[in-house]
Amino acid sequence: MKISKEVQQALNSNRPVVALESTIISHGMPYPKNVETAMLVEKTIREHGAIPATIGIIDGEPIIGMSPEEIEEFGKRKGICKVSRRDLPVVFAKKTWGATTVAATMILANMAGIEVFVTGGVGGAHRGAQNNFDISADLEELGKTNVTVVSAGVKAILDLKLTLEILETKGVPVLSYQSDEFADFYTRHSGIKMENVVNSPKEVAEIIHAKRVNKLDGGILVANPIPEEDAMDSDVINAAIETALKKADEQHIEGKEITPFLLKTIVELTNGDSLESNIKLVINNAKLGAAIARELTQL
Ligand code: PSU
Ligand code: MN
Repeated sequence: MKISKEVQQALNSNRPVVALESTIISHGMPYPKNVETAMLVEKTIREHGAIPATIGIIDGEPIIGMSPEEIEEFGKRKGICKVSRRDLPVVFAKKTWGATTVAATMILANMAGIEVFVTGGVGGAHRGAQNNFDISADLEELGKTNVTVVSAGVKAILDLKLTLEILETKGVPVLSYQSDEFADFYTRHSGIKMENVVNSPKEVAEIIHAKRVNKLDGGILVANPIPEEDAMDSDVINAAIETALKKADEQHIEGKEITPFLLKTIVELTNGDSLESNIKLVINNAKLGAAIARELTQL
């Protein structure tokens, strides 16, 4: 893998580094907002005292710490494959480009020695997963790979309760940040009460540290609710989600296409409002992730 000089130097001298994924760039947002957001997230992480490492695969080689030119390319190039764990060996062998999901980014971050990773929302169990088994590989990865993922909870397009049950089975600590209610991405209120509430980046770092010293393998999910002023109106977003799910069903969208399809359709149905919320929540996560990474270097 190719680790940028800046990221390698930071890791060597125990300075805070935060990993970032590239599926959100290539498949999660339209161009050019995707590139603007990726750059703004990197800037926010720097302003909060950590080094960003955007991760993706170029010509079969994992890149840990993309250049601005590479981020631009991931934002506009057509046909970049959405790469999860199962796709990694194929992309490596075929020497193609790959935009890494949460699962694949966790794997590469872990290989590079990066413990904190910021994204918008992790994948989870889709509605109807009891029957169709559409459960994101992100959950499996959280069960085994030693990376902490900061996310605005789990997207309301999914089945949140089922997702939390699976995370429990896989032994993943889910830490709800400054809220006793699970964040559902576009709003702060899913109605699901959380047991493990954390109130500071230091508290999160101490839990990561306790997990590490006790050799309890696996990831941690930090659910960071979207700030109230950036949240969507519940009725508006729920109606958009219902319509988007119906469209997906009618058009027989399945498998790895479903998440990008739903995100795109919801942006259209809300006249871009959901995209603005999505951008705001990623920035909010970047601030928290940088602070957690900073605290972790103190332990
Ligand atoms: N959440 C977002 N935008 C995204 C994703 C999640 O707000 O682009 C991406 C992440 O890369 C996540 C993936 O890992 O969707 C999950 O896809 P699937 O459900 O197919 O595993
Ligand atoms: Mn899936």
